Amino acid sequence: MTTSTTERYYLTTPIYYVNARPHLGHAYSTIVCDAIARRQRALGIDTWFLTGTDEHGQKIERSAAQAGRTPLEFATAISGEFRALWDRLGLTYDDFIRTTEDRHKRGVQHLFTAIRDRGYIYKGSYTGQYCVSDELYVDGPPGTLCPDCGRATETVSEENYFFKLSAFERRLLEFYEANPNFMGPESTRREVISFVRGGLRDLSVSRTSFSWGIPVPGDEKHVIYVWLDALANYITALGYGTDDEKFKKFWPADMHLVGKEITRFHCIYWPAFLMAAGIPLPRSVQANGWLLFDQGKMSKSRGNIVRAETVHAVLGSDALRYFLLREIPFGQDGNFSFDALVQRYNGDLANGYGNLVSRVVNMVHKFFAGVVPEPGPETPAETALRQSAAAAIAAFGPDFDALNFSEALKSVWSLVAEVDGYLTANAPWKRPAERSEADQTALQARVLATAAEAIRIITALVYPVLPDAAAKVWRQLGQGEIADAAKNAFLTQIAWGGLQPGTRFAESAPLFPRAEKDAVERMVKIEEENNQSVIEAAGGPTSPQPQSAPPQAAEFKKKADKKPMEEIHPAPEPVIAPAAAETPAPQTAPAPATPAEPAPAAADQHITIDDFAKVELRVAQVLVAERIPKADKLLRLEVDLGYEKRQILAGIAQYYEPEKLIGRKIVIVANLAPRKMRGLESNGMLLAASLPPDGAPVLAGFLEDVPLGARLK
Ligand code: ME8
Repeated sequence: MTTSTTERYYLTTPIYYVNARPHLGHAYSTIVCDAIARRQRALGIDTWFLTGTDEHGQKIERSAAQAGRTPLEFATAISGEFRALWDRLGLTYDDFIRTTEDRHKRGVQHLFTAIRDRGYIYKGSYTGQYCVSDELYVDGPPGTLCPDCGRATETVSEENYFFKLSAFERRLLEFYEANPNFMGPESTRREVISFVRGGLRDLSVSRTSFSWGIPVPGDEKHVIYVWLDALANYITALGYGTDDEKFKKFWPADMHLVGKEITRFHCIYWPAFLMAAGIPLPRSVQANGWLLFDQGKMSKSRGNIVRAETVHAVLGSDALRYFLLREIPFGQDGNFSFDALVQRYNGDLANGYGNLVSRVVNMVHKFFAGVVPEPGPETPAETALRQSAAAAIAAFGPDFDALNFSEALKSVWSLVAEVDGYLTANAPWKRPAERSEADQTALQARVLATAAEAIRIITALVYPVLPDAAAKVWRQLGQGEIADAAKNAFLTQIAWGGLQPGTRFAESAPLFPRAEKDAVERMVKIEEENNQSVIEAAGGPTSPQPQSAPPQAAEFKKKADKKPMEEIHPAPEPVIAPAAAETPAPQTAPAPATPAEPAPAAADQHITIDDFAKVELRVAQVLVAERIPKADKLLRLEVDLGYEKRQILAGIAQYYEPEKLIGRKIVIVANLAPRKMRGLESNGMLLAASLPPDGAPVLAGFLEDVPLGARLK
């Protein structure tokens, strides 16, 4: 599927919404694309890898307003975070498109005009339900809940432009039939086909009730529907409608890689828009499954995210790449847990590949002064290893190109195990008394040259998945820069016998230092510090649900009562301020007075007024306060903000009788990302002073009467 029919290859990730900061789920899709792009380039294929951010729509407009920013400022901040993270992880995207860029706007207007000129867009009026979170029109009367996220839809009544989606029902089905590899995995294909067979209704493709979008050409009070805007990125980034040299070269795309919840948009709307505009269709849309953590799909709205930065900081980017590609069969949902990550890391990388490389490189230094010896005649053991290497080379490409990354890596790791076994069996470091010195040198030469050659092949194969480690090993094997080799299409020539006797090895350097017992705790702690609430800080070590043990991924339970296409839609990401939710909570409680409880480091750092403005502090009144069974430190509160009611969990049970809190006006951080504790969602955080010596909390309050929902500035 990833094998191009031409000598160029164009692949894309979804463009990510800028209302939520990047997490491992986003990193997963982007890392998969990066691995594919690296392999394609190393096969000598002219590759273009696009990613970017989706910045228009009502959802973003509202998030920005809530954060007190303009939509563009808001989008720029989050988009910058995505890009910076991809750079930190060393992802080799060729272009990063933002839908607020001029090239995109012009391209989208060009596309809209092309479709309208060909008679597939008409003006009509629409009164119906719209889910702002999913940017989705929903059938049903007022009060209908969004079938995808379960939130209340809004009634919109507008004069709109409509796209004649209904005209494409048959053509789409014919297209799917004629192109069985167009979409995958098979479950996606079945769902999409059955959805289209169920009948397609015309689609509203403009809105007038908000303005954060691309104006309809010639009728500027309309903005173009956000999914038409977003999907078009795949062609506007190539210059469609502006300067189409790249468009001519790289379109149609070889693969759009997307999460399984957005296949409807990519497999139905997008091909229909393109057919309507007379543009060739992409060759394939492939859906990755969901990364699950703790309670289900990793997503901001569930408060169960892990950030790629955390894994990167403790184990490095290669470890994360390897885990995601090896552990999760592509297309299926997969659990992420710190335990499983560390186990894979230690088992396969530190003790497996890393240890093998260091043993062999060190022995070549020790016994042959770092110069690859002449191996001499092959014995059956070398023949077997050579054949296994050839089998691994033969298996890896087709598996990888069919997106069976896990299988591809498995076959390489059985070669790693075989080389390990070969070394142990021949023990070149040991000399039995009866073996002459000459025989010993011959054995060492044969075994080490053979093992080193096997390592060279393993390293070439895993380069797309472990680019940093492969670069180091390539240097150690005296092969120079692997990036240069990749530019010279080295994967087309990978075959046994490439390591020349006489090659000088570089010094051995550690690849994957063994992760110690505390690696899991360190990662959990980094994540915790990110989500730390002031009230938890006040509770100190007695804070609710201390996570000294890693949170374990729970099985994702599909909702049996949902129809297939609905089942594949995610809960929407919540509205958050650009930088508030994932930075440590501001130390709004006064710093402790005694040195017995040192102020957290963050309290020493200055923040700007803009940083402070990101934190939405509001007055709320406690309506309900109760203890939580088996959680002696936690209270469950229901609070009224005037404009909405919320549940908040607070670690104050040892200090406040719940009944005494009812009716009390308190201050909460209203825009904190939701978080689950003891299976309950906490939507915000109380503010309290933290008193020494044990951090007893004293809730913040007012002497004057203050209206509910009033903001503290
Ligand atoms: O849907 N597991 O943007 P988005 C696996 N802007 N992949 C995940 C994931 C998880 N838990 N969470 C996120 C949008 N992803 C639109 C797309 S494209 C023209 C417009 C990945 O920010 C996965 O690829 O909600 C998913 O489709 C994408 O992030 C959703 O990103």
